[in-house]
Amino acid sequence: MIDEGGDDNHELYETAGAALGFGWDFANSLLINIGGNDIYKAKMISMGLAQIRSFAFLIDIGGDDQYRLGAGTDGLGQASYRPDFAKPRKLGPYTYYVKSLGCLIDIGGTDLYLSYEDNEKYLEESHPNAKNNAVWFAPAKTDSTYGNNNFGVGIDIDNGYIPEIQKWED
Ligand SMILES: [Ca+2]
Ligand SMILES: [Ca+2]
Ligand SMILES: [Ca+2]
Repeated sequence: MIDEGGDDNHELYETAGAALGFGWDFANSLLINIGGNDIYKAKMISMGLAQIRSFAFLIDIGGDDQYRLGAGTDGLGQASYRPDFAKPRKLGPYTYYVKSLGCLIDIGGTDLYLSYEDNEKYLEESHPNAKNNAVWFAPAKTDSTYGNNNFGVGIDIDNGYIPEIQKWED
């Protein structure tokens, strides 16, 4: 999905997960949003999240954006770990031999990354990994599950460019 302008509201409803740059089972997934002050919201597993070996990207260039993800769920520049990435399953070894990357890149703007709970009342707080002007890895480099050809990374940076996107411009 490529969106080239405007203030966009990417809010998921109902089960509200598995989207906005979400990969699963050897898929490549891209959400690229250029310009505008954008809002992203999901209850679970979304936004630059790779699961079960896949490549997932959420790339937002420009604007002051808000990212809201349900508390205690993976996402926002993450690659969910599974033990079969470290040790091949005897009857299904494929996931051991391949790679996965979950990536969130936000270039420019002052951005808000929040975790929320929406039970009896709505509560939100700063997301534990994702932050404005920060780089994070999920799993973290210090985590025992880090590596295994499975990487999640978030980059929120003031300026820069992505050569692969520039190639598409006139
Ligand atoms: Ca936009
Ligand atoms: Ca934006
Ligand atoms: Ca930023």
